[in-house]
Amino acid sequence: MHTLTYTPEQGHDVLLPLAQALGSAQKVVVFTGAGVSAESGIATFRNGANALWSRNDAQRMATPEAFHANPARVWGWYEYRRAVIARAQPNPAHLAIAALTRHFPELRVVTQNVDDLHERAGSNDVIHLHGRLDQARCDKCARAFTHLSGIPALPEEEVPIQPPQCACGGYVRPGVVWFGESLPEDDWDAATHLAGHCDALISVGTSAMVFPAAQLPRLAKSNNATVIQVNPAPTEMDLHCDFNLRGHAGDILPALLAALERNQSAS
Ligand code: BJW
Ligand code: ZN
Repeated sequence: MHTLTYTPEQGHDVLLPLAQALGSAQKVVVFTGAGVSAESGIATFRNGANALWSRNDAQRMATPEAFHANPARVWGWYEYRRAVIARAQPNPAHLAIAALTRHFPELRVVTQNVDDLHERAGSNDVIHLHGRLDQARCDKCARAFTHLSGIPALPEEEVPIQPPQCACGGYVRPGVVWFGESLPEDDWDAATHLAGHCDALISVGTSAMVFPAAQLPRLAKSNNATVIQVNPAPTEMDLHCDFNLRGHAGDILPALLAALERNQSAS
């Protein structure tokens, strides 16, 4: 395992060995977590003064039991987060990931994130393992609910909001995967196939501790793919990756793109 602490002052040349190792890869998976959106101003979940769950107990918000016990409290919190995301913009990491398809036409993005910043940066066919905040549905009959178009008003973080009701009488719930719920089956099947058959997997901004999603880098490694991690902090993936790039995604992904371009023009 090769660990490198990256700062922009170093310049992208320090990433040339990685660009060379990736040079012959065809099937590439970029696996992302909340850290890829941190530089867009969207809070991560764990570890940090501003992390969502330093402020809110997960069990109080991110379970079906919490929603059934108090739908307005949970819906209000997710409406607040949906409004924050609608105001955010993709950052240089999202843009660089979208641009990586110039080098790897078969690249696919598999994200745990419930925001749409990869799509807004230009990535296509993104797999959302934990759903999307803008795809709410009825809790009872699963009928899709369409939010009003445009940027929603920004409510206070902790103010309860009564969820809309479906024609069947059920409450509308956020279109995300809560603890104890299964991941969308087709998306999970597609993600395991991609991770199990890729040449390289780049894990960006995830603590890699929520399962089953966290199996994906481990699956890629067990199939001899090159596994690269981008994260400013240590994670449980450190031992399993070939290249461990410590730093911010918004610095490292553009530098990796530049190193790949440099490597290509030199060959
Ligand atoms: C930067 C950065 C920068 C900062 N640049 N990086 C085995 C053992 C024990 C429990 C389980 C187990 N297997 C399954 C479970 C249960 C559970 C689970 O995994 N629990 C763990 C906590 C142990 N899993 C489930 O329940 C899953 N379902 C399931 O297993 O179904 C089968 C089943 C059915 C019935 C009973 C039991 C099992 C579902 C998991 C759903 C997760 N949902 C959430 C919430 C979504 C809704 C919402 O948004 O509110 O998804 S949880 C939350 O964590 C969210 C995320 O997608 C997910 C992953 O978090 P992520 O993205 O890694 O964020 P962080 O905050 O953890 O990390 C951010 C990282 O970024 C950090 O490392 C920073 O350093 C870094 N960073 N700035 C780069 N600028
Ligand atoms: Zn319904």
